[in-house]
Amino acid sequence: MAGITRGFTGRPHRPRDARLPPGQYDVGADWPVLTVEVTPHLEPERWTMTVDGLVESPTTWSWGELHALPGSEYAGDIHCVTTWSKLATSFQGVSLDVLLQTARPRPEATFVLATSTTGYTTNLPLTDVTDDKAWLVWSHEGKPLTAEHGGPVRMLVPHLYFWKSAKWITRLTLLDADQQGFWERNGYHDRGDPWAEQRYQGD
Ligand SMILES: Nc1nc2c(c(=O)[nH]1)N[C@H]1C(S)=C(S)[C@@H](COP(=O)(O)O)O[C@H]1N2
Ligand SMILES: [Mo]
Repeated sequence: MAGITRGFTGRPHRPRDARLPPGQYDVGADWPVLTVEVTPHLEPERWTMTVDGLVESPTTWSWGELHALPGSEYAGDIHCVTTWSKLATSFQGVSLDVLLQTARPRPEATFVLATSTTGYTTNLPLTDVTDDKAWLVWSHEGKPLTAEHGGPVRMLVPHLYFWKSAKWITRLTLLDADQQGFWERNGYHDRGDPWAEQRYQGD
C-alpha cells in the first residue's frame, strides 16, 4: 500500500554509512560462508603455495616458508556481491608483493589467475594484486582462519568483491591476457569493483 511504502522513500533517519559501497548492507558481527565446492580440510604441512606462469623464478612456498616471510595485516572492510559487507574487520598474513618480489613477474605479465586446491579459479589484473592491495591470509582477527572461510590460507583482495578472494588458494599464475575464472565464466564481472558496482559482465 502506498501509505506503507511512502515512509521508505523519504529521507533516511540515519545517514548511510560512507564505508558501504552502493547496494551493500552492513552484516554486523556475522560473517556469512559462501562456498560452491565441498569444503576441503587441508593439513597445513601438506599445503603449498606456488607462483608460476610469466615469472622469472617460478616459486613454491611451504606453510613454514610462508610464515617466515615478513607478515602484514589488513584492517578494513570486505564486500560480497550478494550485497553483504563486513566492516572494520582484520586479517593477518603476507602481502602478495612479497611473493612477487621473489617470483619476479616478466614485463609481459598483466593478469593473474588464482587457483584453489578444489579447482575454483578467479582472474584479476596484476595491478589489482600489487602495491599492498592483496594478501595471502591465515588469520582473521587474530585467530586461525577456519576451513569454511578458506583456511589454512586464502587470498584477500578487499578492494574488489569478495569472490576474487579465493579460499584454499594454492596457485597464482601470471598471464599476458585475461583468462576468466569460475564466477566470471558464469556471468560475473572480470574486475568486480564494488564502488563501481561491477557485479555482472557488462556492468
Ligand atoms: N575456493 C573458493 N573460494 C571462494 C569462493 C568459493 O566458493 N570457493 N567463494 C567466493 C565468494 S563468492 C565469496 S563472497 C567469498 C566468501 O568467503 P567466506 O565464505 O569466507 O565469507 O569467498 C570467495 N572465494
Ligand atoms: Mo560472494
